[in-house]
Amino acid sequence: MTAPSELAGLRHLHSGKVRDLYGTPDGQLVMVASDRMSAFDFVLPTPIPDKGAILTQLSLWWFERLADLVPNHVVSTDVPAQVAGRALLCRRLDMYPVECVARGYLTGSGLADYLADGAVCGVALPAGLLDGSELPEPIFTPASKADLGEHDENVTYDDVVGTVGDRAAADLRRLTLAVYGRARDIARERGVIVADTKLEFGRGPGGEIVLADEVLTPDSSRFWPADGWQPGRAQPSYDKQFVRDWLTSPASGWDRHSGEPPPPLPEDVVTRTRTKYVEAYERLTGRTWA
Ligand code: Q0Q
Repeated sequence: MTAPSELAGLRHLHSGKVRDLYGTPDGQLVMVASDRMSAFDFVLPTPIPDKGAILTQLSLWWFERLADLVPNHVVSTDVPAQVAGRALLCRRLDMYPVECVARGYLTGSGLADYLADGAVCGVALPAGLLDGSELPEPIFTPASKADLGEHDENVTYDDVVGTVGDRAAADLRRLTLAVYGRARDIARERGVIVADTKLEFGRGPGGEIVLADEVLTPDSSRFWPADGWQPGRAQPSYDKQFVRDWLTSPASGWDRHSGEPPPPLPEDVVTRTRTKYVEAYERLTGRTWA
């Protein structure tokens, strides 16, 4: 796997937990997805073979299906051979400093906020909702962009207005909910619940809002198998469950609350996790992963 610091004449700009961003000499960007996987806020020491390529191709598939709703930043797949298949050439945008999250189901930080206040990001919800409950309708629950290693902080719509202005805030909310609604419907037909998703948008040179980053991957969204959905408990994650179960089992010898990094994953957990990524790609796209 190419080290984040070097890539075929490109300038390394940023490394996230599982992705790396490079600048091209003509001012565009190459967004590279690694085979790294994160769990419990740690980057695991064991890569998942083909994860970067599978999630990149899934993202591309979603961009194509969303193009009538919103333009996107993808220029092409013309990237250095070292990262072919798991990287995208993108146009550089003026990014909005907002994590645009849509939730159709209640869990994670949304559930925590709801249990504390009966609301998420200032959006009041009905009483009696449980972990995994479907919301009466999808809601826009923005978050501030946290530094690497920190958790994003849920903010209100008015906070977004204060950050980007009335018109852009309204457009970001509208587009986030439109993208989520389209994805939720497409995925549900294929037996997959998209419980929530995090989108990023930027502004193009003409001021137009452009969908950026990755879209609707298991790294940016919570995917649940529809046939296992049961409100009132933590839902099985489509892609991370095998890893979470092993890491929290006595077999790993790891204590997730110790602050110690997780141990390497056993081969069978890696293999089964890779299979889940392939399965998610094939179920959603209807294509066979070569
Ligand atoms: C941009 N990121 C995220 C990131 C590490 C992605 C800056 N089209 C763009 C994009 C995009 N996408 C960005 N900036 C300007 N124009 C995206 C956080 C970080 C790897 C991949 N950071």
